[in-house]
Amino acid sequence: MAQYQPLTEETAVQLVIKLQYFREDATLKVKEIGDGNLNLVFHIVDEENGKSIIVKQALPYAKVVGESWPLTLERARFESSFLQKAAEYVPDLVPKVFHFDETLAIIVMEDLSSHTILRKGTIEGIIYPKLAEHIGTFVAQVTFHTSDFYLHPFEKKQLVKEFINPELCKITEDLVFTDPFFDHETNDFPDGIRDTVEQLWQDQELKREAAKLKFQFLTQAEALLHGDLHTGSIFVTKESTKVIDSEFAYFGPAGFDLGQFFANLVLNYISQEAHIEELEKRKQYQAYLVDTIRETWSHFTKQFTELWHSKGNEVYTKVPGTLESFLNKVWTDAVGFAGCEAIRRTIGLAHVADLDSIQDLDKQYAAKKKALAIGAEFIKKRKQIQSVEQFIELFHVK
Ligand code: SR1
Ligand code: MG
Repeated sequence: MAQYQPLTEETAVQLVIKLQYFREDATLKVKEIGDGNLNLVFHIVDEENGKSIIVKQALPYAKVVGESWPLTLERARFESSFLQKAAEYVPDLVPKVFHFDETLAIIVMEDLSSHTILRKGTIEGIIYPKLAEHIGTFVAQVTFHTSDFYLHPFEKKQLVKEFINPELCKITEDLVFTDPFFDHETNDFPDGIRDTVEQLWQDQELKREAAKLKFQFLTQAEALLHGDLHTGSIFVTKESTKVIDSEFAYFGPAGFDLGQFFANLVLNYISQEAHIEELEKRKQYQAYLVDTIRETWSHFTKQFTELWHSKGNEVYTKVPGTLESFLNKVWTDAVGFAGCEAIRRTIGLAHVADLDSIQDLDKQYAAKKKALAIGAEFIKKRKQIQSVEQFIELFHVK
């Protein structure tokens, strides 16, 4: 196929045979399994020997909205380049990329069917003991190795150039940082919480602080970010964690990925009031979520600090206090970004199943109102919230 066209199950099979991942006479089972907002995902398996792969293809529009929202196919390159860059430092925490085709906007990659999407697992109340260590490691390694603390300024700027990702960034600028704070047509929320939403739109202090965070996102090229690190972008088992869906990758403020990850755990925490009926069980699971936030931050700072001392190339990495000041900034930013993510996943265009799947509408509205209140606190109080314990106190009921 010389020109772009969306794959069908049939052409996806033809393609992988042509690429020699399977024998021509293999009996292949194929299924389109994409359930995200943007792409086609084909799962292909050889029924004789069980060998399987994933073919992911970007569509020229946002699937979640339809063909009326055109979207660059270049995002497949960002996704594949990010996965390959991350694999230099954390090969076990990303899927293997076998092949990338820019024209077709496809990535052929490792099949992770043995894993579960973390959002699904957390909604079901499953504990992943290695998650915090893995995500803390992932963010520390990618952040440090793509920052000016490690890279030569020429190399850093070359990489920044490769990850100029205006269209996908614009989605975040609009959907995370702008639309939810105004009466915008992309917003989506039930009438039952309209009063709370209208109050939020009138909160000028909140809007001023959201504006500051948006401008940080627009202007601060501190390190390479995944750019969409919510719990739907992470595959897990009890032992393994794989970060996927990196099409939003770009150079931005280092606290952004952690902020999104924390926010999605907090939203899950809030939703558990409705999902886990038995009080003792619920408390246990919520305590696990809190520990995951605490431990992720701890693993992140520990690894980042080790890398800073062992591999820091920038002269200021030797000046006492510089590391602490950078980590403080990452923390404060992460809290603010967590607030924006919590608000947008509650009333913006792209929701989370954690909240939307609450069947009892009174409980669902109560959970959504709580998410909005907590999100607003994260944004407005981020500079006073100086430790992970203070952050946790804002939503954790012991
Ligand atoms: C139109 S895309 C909506 C959302 O889905 C992606 O996963 C990102 O979170 C984006 O904001
Ligand atoms: Mg995605």
